[in-house]
Amino acid sequence: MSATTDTQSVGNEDYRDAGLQFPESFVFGSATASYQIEGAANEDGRGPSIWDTFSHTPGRVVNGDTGDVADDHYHRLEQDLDLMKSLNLQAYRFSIAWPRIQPTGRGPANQAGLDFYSKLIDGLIARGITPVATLYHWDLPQALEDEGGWTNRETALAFEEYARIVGEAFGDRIAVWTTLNEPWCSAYLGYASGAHAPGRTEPLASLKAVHHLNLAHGLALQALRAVVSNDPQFSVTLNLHALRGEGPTGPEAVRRIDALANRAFTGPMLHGAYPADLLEDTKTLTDWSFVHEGDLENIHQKIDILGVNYYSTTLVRVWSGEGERESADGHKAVGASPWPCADDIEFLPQPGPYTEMGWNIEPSGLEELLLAVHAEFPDQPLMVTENGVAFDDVVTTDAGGAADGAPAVHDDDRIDYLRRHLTAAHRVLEAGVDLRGYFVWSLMDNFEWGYGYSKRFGIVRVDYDTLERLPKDSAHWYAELAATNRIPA
Ligand code: IFM
Repeated sequence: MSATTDTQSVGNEDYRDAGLQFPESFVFGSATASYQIEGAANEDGRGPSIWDTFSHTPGRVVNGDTGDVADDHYHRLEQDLDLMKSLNLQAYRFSIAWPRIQPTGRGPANQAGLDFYSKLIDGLIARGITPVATLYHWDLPQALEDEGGWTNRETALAFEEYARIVGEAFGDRIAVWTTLNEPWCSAYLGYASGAHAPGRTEPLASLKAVHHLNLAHGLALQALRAVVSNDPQFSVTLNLHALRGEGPTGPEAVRRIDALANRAFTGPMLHGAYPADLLEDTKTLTDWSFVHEGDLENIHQKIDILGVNYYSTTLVRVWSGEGERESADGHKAVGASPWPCADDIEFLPQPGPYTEMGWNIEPSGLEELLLAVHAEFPDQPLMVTENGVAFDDVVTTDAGGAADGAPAVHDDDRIDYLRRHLTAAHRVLEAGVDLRGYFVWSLMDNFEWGYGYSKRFGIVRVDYDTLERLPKDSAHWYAELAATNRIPA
């Protein structure tokens, strides 16, 4: 597929509409992930994950931060559920920590782990909030990584067993199941650039990981479908890249990166085949013989919703070979490239404004991306499963707070970001795309992977000394949106 359009075709107006009404059936929620918020890393039988190992390795995470405590969500579950209710969230997208369910990635379920998620799911339902569960948001049991992790086909088979266990446990209550979150990150940041756990820098390993993640997705879908007893929807979430090309070599560079970033996943999942040009582009590294007979049939399963995560655009061209090669692809700079067989592709800096992550703010990119996905898969319902922004929030105690002198975060910049991206989402709906919902990333500030706690994406602030939660102005704004399905003033 191509997630690419001519930038001129959509334009780049300011996207700052208020009062736009979304259909009643459109779902507004927020998203988090287990390792980023739960803490309680060594409690109730949870086994170590690759992120425990990685974050405890000196030099891997900014400030040496770890997810040991994170937002302490594990112990503050009821309070956080009440917080979600107070923000009128219609749905909550969370992830299940595989090592809480199977501490070594295999074998019988850990009852305490099941109990925690059961309480979470029941608490959501009791508050009228729809549970949207992701099976894998990057916290692979360390024991499986010790056997090769996602480079090992056995990990996909273990994932199928894990899916069956959680499907049997929660398959009467989950409304939307998502197999994987952003397998691009798991494969390429985990095994090629080393910016994410397990921190390996082996280009070939990253392509094996791509395939085994795809296989895990397909096997897990089949396992879930076989055991659930309600009538849920099944999905996967991809961080599809909204690619733009620069100059005469732009189209070729876009094609190359589109193959690695996007079509390496949508190809097998939605078309039942790896793209021919991807195989050709990577042939110096592999003949893809790790794709076994029957794998593509297993991967190519119907999904009810394709989740799309969007934050910014990516600008590329083929490097002329002269001067310094630009590599501003928005990912934490560590020694290696996340892009196998693409050393000749340049990732160019883009015009601002920028977020605290250094990512460019470009709502038209969301519109372009969703339109492009729809053009390629016109019958596929879509959902924005993540969109949001890190800014350097400031806590004030001015008269603008809930009460005079009460602490507040006046994050107008975040409200502006959300408004602009919601305007883009609304335009996509008006263009006839079957877009089902929008999940803001994130409910609360949390462990931002290699950046530790230095980047704040939450609509709720977390004070990391006291672990107190403080809804930012954007949370109040979002609560009004979720109550009315209308973009507030
Ligand atoms: O925090 C992450 C999340 O875990 C996956 N998607 C992108 C977010 C912001 O970087």
